[in-house]
Amino acid sequence: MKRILITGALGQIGSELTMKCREIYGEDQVIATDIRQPKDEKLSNGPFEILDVMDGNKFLEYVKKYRVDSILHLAALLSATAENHPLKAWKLNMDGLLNALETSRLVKAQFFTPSSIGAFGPSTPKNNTPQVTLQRPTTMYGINKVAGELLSDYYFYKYGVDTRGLRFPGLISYLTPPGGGTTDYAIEIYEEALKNGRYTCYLAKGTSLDMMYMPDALAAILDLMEAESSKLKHRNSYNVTAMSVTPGDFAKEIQKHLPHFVMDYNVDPVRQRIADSWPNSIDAAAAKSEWGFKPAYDLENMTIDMLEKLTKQNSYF
Ligand code: AKB
Repeated sequence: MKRILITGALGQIGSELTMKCREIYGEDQVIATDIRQPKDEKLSNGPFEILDVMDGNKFLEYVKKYRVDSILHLAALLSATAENHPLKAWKLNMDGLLNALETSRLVKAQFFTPSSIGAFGPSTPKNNTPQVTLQRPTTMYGINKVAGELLSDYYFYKYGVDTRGLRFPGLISYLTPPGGGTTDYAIEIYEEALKNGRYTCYLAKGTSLDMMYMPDALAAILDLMEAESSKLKHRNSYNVTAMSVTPGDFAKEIQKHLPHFVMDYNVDPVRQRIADSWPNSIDAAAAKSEWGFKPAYDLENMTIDMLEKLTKQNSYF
């Protein structure tokens, strides 16, 4: 990757990925795009363009203008929002993806888009879910993700586009909130624990889901994009995870640092149904063996870092 264009650059992954890429590849080499203007100065150290990913002509225009060789396509609706607005999700998630893939094909750019644990469904094996397995998701988001994996494979086999992807679990970060995901509780817990000493969780106490800390997610994207093409057998998309945890596990871990933290539960049926349709834990063996995926954070050291960083950032005390 030399000249990178990122869509959805103001989102949870996009904002941190833009900063990381600018650190590594140079500030002028990373073109951040989103449908709205940034509210603060966060991404003002490099090029920024307003881009609605549904506008294929504009997409191509910017990619040509900046002579982009790699497209990191992140703009999408997350699972809970997609479930509440399925037609809007289909349009944005699929038309946006097609425009991104078509643009990559036309300029021969390398391509990345995230898939998700949401690409699995209730009939998928629940524990240690294999890389290649039954994928019959029952959510609009999941259907978008499976279609996205297949389309990315199609562009690779038919047109030779260097497409790559990761099936992300819930991503935990302290800088930019996600919004509209089923796993968002895993970030809210930390913020509310520090702010108010209590949190009401919308998922049931024993709901196991895969999670990963943002620094590991960013490293995974960059390692995958820099991996030698011939080593990649699965491409779209690799299972990646760092921990399988329940809301109860998060509460216990936080209580080690904030003993008065209280967690209660008020289950949201929409998000609980989505979470129940996803695996408890996925197997990242293919990512480990094909391009060396190796997360550094588990629940323990991530919790220490999250509490430290959020405290510094917000001065709760
Ligand atoms: C969501 O909850 O929608 C995302 C995901 C797991 O894909 N965080």
